[in-house]
Amino acid sequence: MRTQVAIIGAGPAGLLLSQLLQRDGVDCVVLERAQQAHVEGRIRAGVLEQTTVELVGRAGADRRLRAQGLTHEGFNLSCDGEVFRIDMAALTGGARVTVYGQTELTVDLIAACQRRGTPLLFGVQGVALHDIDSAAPFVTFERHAEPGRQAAPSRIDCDFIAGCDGSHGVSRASIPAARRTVFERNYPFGWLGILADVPPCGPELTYCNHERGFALSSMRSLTRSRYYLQCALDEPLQDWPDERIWDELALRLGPTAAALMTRGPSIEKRIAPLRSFVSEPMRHGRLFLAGDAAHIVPPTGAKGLNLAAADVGLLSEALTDWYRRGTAQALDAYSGRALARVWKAERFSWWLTSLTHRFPDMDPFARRMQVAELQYIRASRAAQTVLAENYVGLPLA
Ligand code: RFL
Ligand code: PHB
Repeated sequence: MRTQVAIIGAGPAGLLLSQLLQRDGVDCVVLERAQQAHVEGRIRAGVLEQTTVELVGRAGADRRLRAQGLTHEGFNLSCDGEVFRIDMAALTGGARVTVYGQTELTVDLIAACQRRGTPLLFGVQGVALHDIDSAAPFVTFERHAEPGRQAAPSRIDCDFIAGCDGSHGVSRASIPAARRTVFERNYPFGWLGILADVPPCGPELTYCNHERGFALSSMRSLTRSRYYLQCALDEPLQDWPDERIWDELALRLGPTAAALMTRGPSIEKRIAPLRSFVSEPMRHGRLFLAGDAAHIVPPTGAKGLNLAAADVGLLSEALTDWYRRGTAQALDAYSGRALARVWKAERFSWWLTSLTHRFPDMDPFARRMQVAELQYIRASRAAQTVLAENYVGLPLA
């Protein structure tokens, strides 16, 4: 098989890239290790920047997003139960975010692939990248035509490979260690997330700094809530029956939110670690990394999926330039341009995590610093503007 761009990974980065390329007449094939049901069932992000929404529109996959996404003009910060609002729209000249689940976005992008006839192969095993620093790279893999049948070895020859296979993928690992630099911070806690078919406890998200640890109230729709609690990384999930989670949320979110909180059975419950990670550069020869394959942020700033979208927005333009105009200038600039934005989002996500979480080594002084900073933000329009302009998404450099 031959294609112009082989895309590894059918997460938001790979799927969106495929549709942006197809719209511009560039051929691609998407290879995904997991089965379709697994990819469509993953519950992760929920907040989309305006730029992300526009890219999904350009990819022709925004019909449901426009109809069902919830537009939010603000969010709340809470410190020990005292809540104040950040009016994003007023502070940024009208910018908003859209609350729409990554799960739904993935379903929409897969449907767009199918409508356009984009080759999208699920359940491929043993993906390996070859000759990535030559002008004729290729990808090998194995595929079960039907479950239970013997795997058939396959090969795709291509001009470029887009590594969109997330933090545990094969793409980044295919770059020689001596040619890349890793920057990393692991946080000494995780997020316990639950999803429940109950109305959210308020119309907007609330990020809470509480003596007992961070909490976040979010949503997927007006009838589906998403909540997170800071917890220890090694806590067994069995120690968190639903009732304990609701009780803890009520404590951390404070009495006003607790009074409006509807409890119900969780339909998903999971503990996720928090990590900051960047691997530089985002290119090696004909391999271009995008999304979580190149960088991870802690979820506090809601930036992971948005960074993935921004990367593939840049990459699709650069690849289209190559095919339409025969120029490599944008491809050569890709890694530098993407990283400039990535590092700003890394900084913001790290800062908001540091401001809102309880760290194991935190002494009373450090805690007072957090409280003082939150009180400063509450009283200062300038500080709120800094927060708001980062939250809605910085413009491309
Ligand atoms: P993904 O989504 O991990 O997709 C990578 C895909 O590659 C496949 N794959 C392979 N395929 C073939 N061969 C291999 N060897 C392969 N290895 C892996 C995988 O099966 C998978 O399908 O990466 P991508 O596309 O870069 O997208 C990144 C986002 O998923 C991620 O950044 C966000 O979910 C992060 N995130 C959030 N981002 C936001 O912008 N806003 C949010 O509100 C937000 N909330 C969150 C989050 C992430 C969370 N967790 C669980 C980490 C909340 C949470 C709790
Ligand atoms: C979510 O709804 O899953 C969500 C929202 C905001 C975040 C992280 C996750 O910062």
